[in-house]
Amino acid sequence: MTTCHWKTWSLRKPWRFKFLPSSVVPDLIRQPGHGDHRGEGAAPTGPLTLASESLQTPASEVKAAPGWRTVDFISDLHLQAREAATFAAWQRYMASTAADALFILGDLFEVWVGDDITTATDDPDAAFARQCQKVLLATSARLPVYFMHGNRDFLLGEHFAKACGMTLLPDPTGLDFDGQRYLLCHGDALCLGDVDYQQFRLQVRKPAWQTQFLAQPLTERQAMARGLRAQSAARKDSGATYADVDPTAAVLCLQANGASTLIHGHTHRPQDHTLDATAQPPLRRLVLSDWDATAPSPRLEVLRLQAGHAPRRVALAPAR
Ligand SMILES: [Mn+2]
Repeated sequence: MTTCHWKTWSLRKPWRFKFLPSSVVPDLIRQPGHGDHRGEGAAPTGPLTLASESLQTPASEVKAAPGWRTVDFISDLHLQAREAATFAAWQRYMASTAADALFILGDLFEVWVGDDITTATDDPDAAFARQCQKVLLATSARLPVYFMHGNRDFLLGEHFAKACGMTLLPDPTGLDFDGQRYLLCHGDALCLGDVDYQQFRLQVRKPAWQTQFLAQPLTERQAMARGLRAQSAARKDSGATYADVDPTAAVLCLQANGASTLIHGHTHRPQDHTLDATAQPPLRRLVLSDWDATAPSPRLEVLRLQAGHAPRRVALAPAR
C-alpha cells in the first residue's frame, strides 16, 4: 500500500461512488494490508468505497486519423536529471520513432512540481525539464503526442503541454484504432488494493488542492516532493508489495466503455493478460514496462500497435 503521511494531504470526506452497481462494490474493497486477498471475511472500515475515477466517469476518446498505421505507447520512464542513460535512450527513441502517433500514459517524469519549473534559474531540475520540453516539442512537430497523467507527474499542466505541442488526455481515454476500441489509463486508479493511495489520489486530483499546492514557492514544492520520494523509496526498500490492477475493476471499466483491450502502465509489471477469454472479442489487459537503461537487463520498451497486426513489444537498445 502506498502511504502518504502528509497530514495536510489526508482525505476528510468520504467519497461517493456513482458508476458501479452497489452489488459489486463490496467485492472491490480491500482492507489496508490485505493486498490482493479477496474477501478474507473482514468487513471494510468506515465509509471507504471505491476511489477509482476510472470507474465513475465515462472515458473521453481519441479517434485514430485515417492515415494512422502505427501507434506507440510508453509510460513510467520516470525521467530525472540523474538518470542520464534513460533520458538518452528516450531522446533517441523520440527522434526516431516512425509511429504515426505517440501516447505517453503517465509517469514520464519522476516528479513534476508545477509547470513553472521550466522558468527557474540555477536549478538542475529546471534545466532538465527544459531539455525534455525540447525533445517533446521536436517530436510533436513530426507526429501527434498525447500525454496522460501518472501519479508522479499529475501536476503537469496545460501550459507545459502546450509548450511541448502535446495534448493532455483524461484518465481513462478510449482509442478507436484499426477497427478496435482500446481503453487507455495510467493504471493507478485501478489498483484498488492500495486503499491509502486511493485516498491520497482523490485528494490531490482536486482542483482546489492543486491550486493551493501550486501557490506555494517552487523550492517548498520541491522539498515536499523530495520528502514523498524518500518515503516511497523507504517503502520499496522495506520490501512492501504494491497492489496490482484489480481484474474485476478492469473488466467493468472495459465493458462500461465498450472496449476490449486495456492498455496501462504504473505497476511496472509488463505482461499481456487475458481478462475474459469468452467475451467477443476477448477482454485483455496490456501492461507497459517501466524504463531503466542502467538495469542489468535494460528496460526500454515500447508497446506498438500496427494496423492488421497483433500488439508488439519493441525493446530498444540503450543509447551509446
Ligand atoms: Mn505510476
